[in-house]
Parts: sequence; structure tokens; C-alpha cells
Amino acid sequence: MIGRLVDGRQVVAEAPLQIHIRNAEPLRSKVAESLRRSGAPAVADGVCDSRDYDYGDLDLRPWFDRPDAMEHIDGLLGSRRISETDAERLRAFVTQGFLVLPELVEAPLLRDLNEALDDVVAKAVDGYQEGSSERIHGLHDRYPAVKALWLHPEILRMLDLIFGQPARPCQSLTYVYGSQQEHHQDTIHLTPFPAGYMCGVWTALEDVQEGAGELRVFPGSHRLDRLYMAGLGLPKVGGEWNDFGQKAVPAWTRMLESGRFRSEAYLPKAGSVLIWHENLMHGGAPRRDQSVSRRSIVGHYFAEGCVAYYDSSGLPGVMRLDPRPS
Ligand SMILES: O=C(O)CCC(=O)C(=O)O
Ligand SMILES: [Fe+2]
Repeated sequence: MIGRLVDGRQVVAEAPLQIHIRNAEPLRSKVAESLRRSGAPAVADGVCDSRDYDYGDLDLRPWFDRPDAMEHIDGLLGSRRISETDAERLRAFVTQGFLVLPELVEAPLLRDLNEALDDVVAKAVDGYQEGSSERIHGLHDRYPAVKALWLHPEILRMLDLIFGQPARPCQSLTYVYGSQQEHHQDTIHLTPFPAGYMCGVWTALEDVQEGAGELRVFPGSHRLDRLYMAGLGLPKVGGEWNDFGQKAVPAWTRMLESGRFRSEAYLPKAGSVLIWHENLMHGGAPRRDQSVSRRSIVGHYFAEGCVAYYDSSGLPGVMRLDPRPS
């Protein structure tokens, strides 16, 4: 590789550059070995795709996707690294595909978050129209309260326990009203390699009422197959989601047809946080009462050391390295 020193637009020096990536810690080194073995690209240069990675290698599964997941939790308990409450939550994550931290967010932060949303609505930030189901991207970089939630120590602690690795936020999505999003698995949009190393985090900013377009989850559905673009015969989405909607949504519907998994309405109290497994089927119910808001913020997190990309668009993924609050 050639390294270039640039002053403004002018190259003032150039020299051959060698980069030694150490990948010393366990997940990084396992991933690096897998990439080498399978001939996967070590640097994202072009379109990222699931076929580039060895998803068939079961040795790369995270602990919670292994048959001995409960023993892993017992081990953490035995070494006093976690409390009995943590253990209960991790067990729920393994069996149901999600866990809940009830009323976690402190009252002052919850108030600041709601004030941030009031401001978004009043100023029509990003063209947001009061009453619409639109989501607003990236408010963590505009409102300190959203950043504080995004990097909330207790959420990060729980994610670190799940991943066995430091969790790194990727994005935030803010909803004032219900999303009414079709049921889906996030895997195809926020794609980790190895599979499993991504979680969604859903925080309620108010008590969620039935009919407000509540989040619906399908307990246990994280054990269903994962869908990727290549498997669906879909080209990467450049901006137009029609083909995607016509193929992916029916594929998800077919996966649920057996009736083995039933959706549950999630009706949390303000400040509660739900963490879902990357492959859990979930969606937003129809807003039966259009006048009722459903203020919530979603963050997606990858585990440090995994490969992160967006299979649906083929773009490389983001892992933000913002310092954690001490
Ligand atoms: O909040 C919702 O209704 C769904 C959000 C969602 O699916 C996501 O952000 O991954
Ligand atoms: Fe989702």
C-alpha cells in the first residue's frame, strides 16, 4: 500500500506503507483466521456480500447460539461475574431471543430524551412531520441525551455480556409514532460475520399503549434460518426497495407459516429497554389509534472484532468508537 501525506489537495509526500494488524484478542483472531482460510476479502473494497464469508463454520458461533449456552451462563454466575438477575435475563435472551431491562433509564435522562423529541417535532428536524411513522436517523450526534442513552453503561454492560466482547453502536433510529414496519429479521440489514454478533436495543420513552403501533416480537424465532440477499436471489438495493419488499417480506411470512412462533405485543413502561438477538423476527403493529404516540429509540450494536456490513445495500457497516462514559 502507498501512504500519502496530503496538505489540502496536494500530495506532499508518499512512501510505501506496511500495516500490521495484530488481531490479538479472541474474536478478532478467529475472524481473521476464517477470512484467511476461506479467501474472504480482508478489506472491504466494493460490495459486501454474505457469500464472501464462511457462515457454515459452526465453530464461529457465539456462546448464545450453541447447545451449551445455559452452561455458559452458569459459569458466569459461578465466577460471580454476573448476578442472578443478569443470569435470568441472559437465559431469556437464549430461549426467547430477547431480554428486557425494565424501567432502566433514569428519570432525568428520560425527561431530557423527551425534550429532545419535543425539539425534533417543533423544528421538524430532518423534515419530520408530527404524526407520521417516519424514523429520524442519527440523533445521537445532535442531542447529548440521545448520545447518553446510546452509550448507557448498563445497556453496554449487558451487550458486552451477550457478545463476550465490547459492544460498539452503529446507528440510532428515533420514532415519535409506531413504525408499522413489516415483520423482519435485522440480519439482512445489519449483518455481522460471524452470525449473531449484532443486537438491536429498543428503548421506550413513554409507557406504550396498545393500539399505538406497538413493537411485536416473535419469541423463539431467532432460531429460524437467516435470510441473506444472495439466498433470495436479490441484487443489492441502491435506493428502490420494491423488489426487496416483494421477495423478502413473503419469505419471512412463509417462515412464520407453521404457526410455531406467535407474535407478542411489547407494552413496556417508560424507560424500559429491550435487547433483541440479531435474528429475532419483529415488527411494528398497525397504528389502530393514530392519535397515540409511541416514542422510542432503537440502537443497533455490533461486537468489536466481527465483520460488520449491510447485506441489503452491500455497504460496509459502521462501528462507532466513541469513548464510553466512565
Ligand atoms: O420500532 C419498531 O417498530 C421496529 C424497529 C425495528 O425493526 C428496528 O429498528 O430494527
Ligand atoms: Fe428491525
